Amino acid sequence: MPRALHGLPVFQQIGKLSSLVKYPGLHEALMTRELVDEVTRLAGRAPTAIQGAQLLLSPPQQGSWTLENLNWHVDVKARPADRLPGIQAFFLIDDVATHGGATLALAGSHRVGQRATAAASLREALRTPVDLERKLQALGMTMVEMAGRAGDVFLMDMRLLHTPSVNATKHMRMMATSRCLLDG
Ligand SMILES: O=C(O)CCC(=O)C(=O)O
Repeated sequence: MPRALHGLPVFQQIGKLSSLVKYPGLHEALMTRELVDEVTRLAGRAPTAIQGAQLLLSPPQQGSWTLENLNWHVDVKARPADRLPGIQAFFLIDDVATHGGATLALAGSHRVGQRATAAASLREALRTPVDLERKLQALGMTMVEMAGRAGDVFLMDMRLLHTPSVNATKHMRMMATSRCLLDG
């Protein structure tokens, strides 16, 4: 692991490593015209802003893979909650194996906002993630690990909870992301 990352908490390693690497032309190479057309088709309207692509790099062997102490979050608030605020693209620059540090997303979590009991159950399940898959299933959600092959792209409704995960493999995790925002 590079010296600059020693001693940093697992998820800060991702931010630090990603900031150390510059790749001119990354955005143009990834956010193609075809992809913007696909986002427009899925959203039913064209994005009003597309943020520049950012690298998401994780060093190898960050520790044992776990669902504990992850950083589940959403990047934007949806107002109103039933209106899609944007679509985020996650690009696999290299193959990413299971437990190789891929972003995790909770499919279905965008529906929980309006249901207070379900939201409380979800918070509790994520805080103590024993038997998490089953608890999520009961709430009508599934966890998607964005592992796959180089060239794969995941398109995520930006209302979904998502988190970085631990890279437990011997390979660097090389992904990138870009957010397509949809105002109004
Ligand atoms: O490092 C990751 O995979 C998490 C990325 C993330 O949370 C984001 O781009 O909003």
